[in-house]
Amino acid sequence: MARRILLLGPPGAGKGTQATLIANALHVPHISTGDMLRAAVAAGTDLGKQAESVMASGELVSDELVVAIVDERLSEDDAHCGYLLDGFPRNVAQAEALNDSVVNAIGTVVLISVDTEEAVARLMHRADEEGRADDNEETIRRRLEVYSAETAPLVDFYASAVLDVDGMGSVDAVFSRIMIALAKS
Ligand code: B4P
Repeated sequence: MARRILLLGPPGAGKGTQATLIANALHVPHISTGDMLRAAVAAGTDLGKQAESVMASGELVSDELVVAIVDERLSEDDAHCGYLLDGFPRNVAQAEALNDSVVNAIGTVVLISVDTEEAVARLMHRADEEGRADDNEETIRRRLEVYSAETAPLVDFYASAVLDVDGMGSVDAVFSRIMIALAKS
C-alpha cells in the first residue's frame, strides 16, 4: 500500500534529520521543500532568486511558487507509490492545494514536538557547523513565530491523522519513537 506521510514540527524539531531515516526505512522518496528551495538558490535559478531573501528573513516563500514545485515533484514516477513530505504544507492554503492535487491522500501526519529553547539551541549549533543563511538567532526566532502562526494550525486541519511524537532526546531515540508510532497506525 502506498504510504503518504507528512512531517510536521517547528524548525529545529528534527524534520529533515528524521525524514532521511524514515524515507530510507520505508523506501519512499523524501520530498523537502526547504532542500528544493536551497538547491534553487544555489543554482541561481529564477525561483532561487525569488526565494533567497525571503528564506534569509525567516518568512515563508509564496504559496504559488512552493505549490508549483511540489506539484511538479509529486507528478514524478517515484512518488506514485508513496512519499514523505518534509516542510510542506506550511500553512492551510498549501494544505488545501495538496488536497486538490492528483496524489492527495495523506495517510499519516507525524508531528515532532520539541521545547522552543531546544529547537533554538539545535539551530544555533547547526549555524556553527553549516553556516546556513537562516540559522542566526533573530531569524530562528522569527521562523518559530511563523511556525506558530502559520503552520501549527495544520495540527487541527489534519486532526485524526496526526501522530504526536516526542522529539526530545537523541536522533536514534526519536527515530525509534516515530517508527513505533507508524507501525501502530
Ligand atoms: P526547512 O528547510 O523546512 O527548515 P526547518 O523547518 O528550519 O527545519 P530543518 O528540517 O532544516 O531542521 P531540523 O529540524 O531537521 O525550511 C527553511 C526555509 O525554507 C523556511 O524558513 C522557509 O523560508 C522556506 N520554506 C520551506 N518550505 C516551505 C513551504 N512549504 N512554504 C514556504 N516556505 C517554505 O534540524 C535542525 C538541526 O537540529 C540540525 O542541525 C540537526 O542536525 C539537529 N537535530 C535534529 N535532531 C536532533 C536531535 N534529536 N538532537 C540534537 N540535534 C538534532
